[in-house]
Amino acid sequence: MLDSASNCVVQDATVTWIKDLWLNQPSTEGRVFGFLSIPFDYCVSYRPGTRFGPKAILDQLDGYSTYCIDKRVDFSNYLFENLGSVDISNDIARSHGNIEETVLSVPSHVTPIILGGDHSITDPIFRAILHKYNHRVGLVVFDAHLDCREPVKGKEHSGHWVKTLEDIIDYQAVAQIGINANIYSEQYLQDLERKGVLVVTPYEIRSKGRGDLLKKMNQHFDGKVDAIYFSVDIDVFDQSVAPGTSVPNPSGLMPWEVSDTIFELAQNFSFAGMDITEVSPPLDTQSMTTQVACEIIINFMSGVAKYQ
Ligand SMILES: [Mn+2]
Repeated sequence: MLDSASNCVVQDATVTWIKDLWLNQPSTEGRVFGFLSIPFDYCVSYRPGTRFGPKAILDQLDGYSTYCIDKRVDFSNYLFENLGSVDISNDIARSHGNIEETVLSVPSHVTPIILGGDHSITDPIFRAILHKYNHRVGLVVFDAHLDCREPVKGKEHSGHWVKTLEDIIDYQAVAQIGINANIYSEQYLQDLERKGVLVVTPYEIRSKGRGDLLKKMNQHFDGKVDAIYFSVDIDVFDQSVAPGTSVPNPSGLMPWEVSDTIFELAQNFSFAGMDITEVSPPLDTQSMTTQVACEIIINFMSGVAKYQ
């Protein structure tokens, strides 16, 4: 990962490349972005391949500068630490246990940026995050799917993690943004909204604008949480920009609708970390999907660097 100089198309002494910022040993202090890889796709519900997501995203990220010119923010004062890969196998319960344990072990000065993997990983990740923040942490999910089906023993998949968290989560501190996949009944939506989840569809964002979305999100979390954790399923994006995923989305969000929203939320909320799931390089075209994932990560880091 570190020696892929070919990622950089120009030599330029004024530019700090992300590839040059990786620490050689674990940090004990400072402001750190910690990248954790979870190459787990044994719970994929349709087409596998997301096990190759973390490496593709890290390789792509190496070729970017630390100056987010879109938001006019430099994040080179942060350290970059590769936290390595979680030990996973086809033993789903054991793998999920390892994920939870690993996330729990991330030191508090490190902001975790977690690379999947299928979306089932967010169950163990968020259990660990809730514990670390003493339950004062909200969850913002960008996803085309509600992922709230009833789990069936022995048939685990990535479409029920929002449901399986019910023993531990406060749904009033959850927002699910970009939901539009036509594979649910009204009952699922009503059930989540009755429990207090803020659900906003792409159509509602297109009709009422992103300002309205931001207002709703700020109101939803105001006073309830000390921090927000983001879980981004890449299938929230339109298939024209993110084709490389198990279930492509013909009417999804555009990258800026998500990246600008994350960046702006950093003004009001501290960020507990993020994950990005369902990037499947074998199904991708021209690294388009991987680049969208990097764009989201860069905007997340810019928000943290500017406001926190
Ligand atoms: Mn999804």
